[in-house]
Formats: sequence, structure tokens, C-alpha cells
Amino acid sequence: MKLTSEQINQLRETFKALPKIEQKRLLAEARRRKDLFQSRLSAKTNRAERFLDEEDRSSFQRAPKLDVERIAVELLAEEQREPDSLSDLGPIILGQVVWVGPRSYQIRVGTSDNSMEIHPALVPALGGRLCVGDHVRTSGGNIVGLEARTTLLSRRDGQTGEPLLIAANIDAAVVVVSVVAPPLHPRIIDRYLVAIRSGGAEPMLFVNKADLLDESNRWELDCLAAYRSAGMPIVVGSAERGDSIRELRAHLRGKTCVFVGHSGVGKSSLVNALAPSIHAKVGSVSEGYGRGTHTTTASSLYEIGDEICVIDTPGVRSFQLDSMDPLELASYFPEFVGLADHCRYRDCAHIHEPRCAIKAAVEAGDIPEERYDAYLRLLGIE
Ligand SMILES: Nc1nc2c(ncn2[C@@H]2O[C@H](COP(=O)(O)OP(=O)(O)OP(=O)(O)O)[C@@H](O)[C@H]2O)c(=O)[nH]1
Ligand SMILES: [Mg+2]
Ligand SMILES: [Zn+2]
Repeated sequence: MKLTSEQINQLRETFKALPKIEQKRLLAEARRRKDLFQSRLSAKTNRAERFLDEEDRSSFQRAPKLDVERIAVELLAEEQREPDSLSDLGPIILGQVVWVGPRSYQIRVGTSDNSMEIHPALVPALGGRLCVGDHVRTSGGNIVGLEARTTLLSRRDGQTGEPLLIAANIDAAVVVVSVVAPPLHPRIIDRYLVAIRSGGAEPMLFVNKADLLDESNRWELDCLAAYRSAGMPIVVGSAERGDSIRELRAHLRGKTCVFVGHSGVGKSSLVNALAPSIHAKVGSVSEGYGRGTHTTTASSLYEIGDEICVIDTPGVRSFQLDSMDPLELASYFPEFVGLADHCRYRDCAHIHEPRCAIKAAVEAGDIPEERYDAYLRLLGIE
């Protein structure tokens, strides 16, 4: 694709306005393309060298210098591309991805009862890279472009290291946990909190299955207080008994939100509690380990009234973050943000540095120790 310098400048501006996590996704894909191009080029050079004289060889080796950011910007252009010949395809109609299955995307066009199914092979530049919540341009039964994402939630594939997209254009992400069956795992909340903030959405915690709380396990909720100080609203309730469902709805009013968390914590049950007409499939929890049985297998977007859209997602076994440096990580800890200006060093990583305002605040009890420990743990320092 040939781009004018004006288009490149405009795309650079769009790129800068994207959520950090979306910029990282494009840069990672650009790096992958650059490596692929360079390994192909060096294979070609090796093959050709045998037949080249000295002068030709040096010109061959003067391969173009590839700038990863420039490739990322071109990728963005590719994803947002308008078809070359609009007249062949018909008018452009905007739609939203409401379901991503293994072999097709479901796109809602206009109103909720008007949707169409599209095979990923018909999405040339985007194949496999769309997620629920994406706003797309469609034409003649094809997806012909992707609107720039305002927010994005993604995680890292534990095996390939590639980003796995969870939901786009969400205002809020609700981390659903339960105290009993499955048991509470606060560490996953730390990771979700960072991923949600780096994707530009507001985080919230819903502690489900409050009906199973009693004197023997209520103390487990104590560790959640630290998240309140991290600016995360917390609602304790029960999808089964209907506790705090009204409060949850009030938090979500007017927003598009995604429910995330371990399998079996009750994400789909919460969707049903908020909107009984939806009938999202609900599974069971295994007797022995209290683990979920991975009932929801694909993400779906539901409209539930009060201008609320909810995206129900499959439960995860684990949640891995993209690697990030201390300065970026600290920026997702709101309790650190104002204070970090008072550290002695501007680029203080708040680990071993002298006169660190964050460490002083932890010692004074102004920042909960759990939050500082979470920060170190996420940096790989135990
Ligand atoms: N006691 C109790 N059980 C609940 C509550 N909410 C959900 N459950 C039960 O928890 C089990 C799992 O619920 P789901 O809604 O399928 O959980 P999920 O988070 O959607 O699970 P995945 O789709 O596998 O990720 C079901 O047996 C529900 O009946 C609750 O508030 N209290
Ligand atoms: Mg489910
Ligand atoms: Zn510091």
C-alpha cells in the first residue's frame, strides 16, 4: 500500500491516541513482520552472493532500514483500509462484532436483531485479529475495515507469547471472583487491574457467591481492602440470591463492559441475574477442587437495557500480562502516581533506590504493603 506523507502523519497521530496496549499489539506484529522480512532477505543474499561481484554485493547488502514504528503505522492503515473499489462491494455499513467463534464472527449491523455471520477468511488484513466489541466497516457481506479501538483488554498467550484479544471499546471491565468454590485468588486481580488500566478501561471487582460466606471464611475478604485504595470499586453480592445486582447495574449504567475471571466464578450467572431473558449457559463447579468447568466457550455481547452492553467471556485458567518496565507498571498503580514525583530520582523504579517516596509511603502505612508487594511481584521480584 502506497501512503502519502500526509497520510503517514495523520496515521502517526491516530497511532499516538490509541490505548497503550493497542500500540504494543501493533508494534509486536510490526516486529514480527520485520524479522520475517529480514530473515527472507538474508536467505536471498546468501543464495545470491555466490554469483555477485564485489560491487553488486555491497549494493545488495544495502537493504532498506526498517523502522518498526513505520511498519506499525502501515499495519494500522492496512487494518483501517477502505476497499480499493467501493462500487464493486456496495455501500459501507458500520457494524459491531458481537460474537467470535472458531469459524466465524457475528456482526451486529444497526439494530440488535439485524446481524450477519462472516468467515475470518473474508477479512483479509484482519484475519483472526478481531474481538468482541470491535467496530467494523462492512460492505457486501465482508468486513472491509476496522475503526480505531478506544480501549482494549488483552492478555498474553502463555505458550506463544502473542497477545490474545479479549474485548475492545469497553468502558469498564468487571473482574468477577468468588470466595468459595472456586476459592479467592487475589494475585489474578493484581494482573487484571494492570491489564485493564493499560488498555484504557475502568476496573471494577464483583465478589460473587456472598451466600456462601460465613464466619469461617469471611476473613478472606480482608485482603480486598487494598484494592479499594487502588481506586477499584468493589461490590459483594450473589448472582444466585440476587444480592447487590441492583448496585452492579447502577455501576454499569450507560456503559459497555466485559466480565472476566476464572471459570466457575459466576460470570454467566451474573449476566442472567442482570437480564433473565438472556439465558446464558451456566455450568457447574467440580466437587474436589472447586474449579469451574469452562462452560462459556466464546465471548458474546448482550444488550441488557439502561444502555448497558455486557460482554460475557470464557473463564481463564491463568492470566498473563505483557512484560513492561517499572515506569510503565508504576503508572498503573494510581496510589503511586502523585507520590512518584517526590522520589529523589526521576526514573526511580521504587526498588532499591535511596529516598524513594513510594517506599517511604509503604513504611508510613499510606500505601498498603500488599499493593507494593504486588508491584514487585509483577516485576518478577519476589
Ligand atoms: N452459591 C452460589 N453459586 C453460584 C452463584 N453464582 C453462580 N453460581 C454457580 O456457580 C457455577 C458456575 O457458574 P457460571 O455462571 O457458569 O460461571 P462462569 O464464571 O460463567 O464459568 P465459565 O463460563 O466456565 O467461565 C454454577 O453452578 C452456578 O450455579 C452464587 O451467587 N452463589
Ligand atoms: Mg460462563
Ligand atoms: Zn521511588
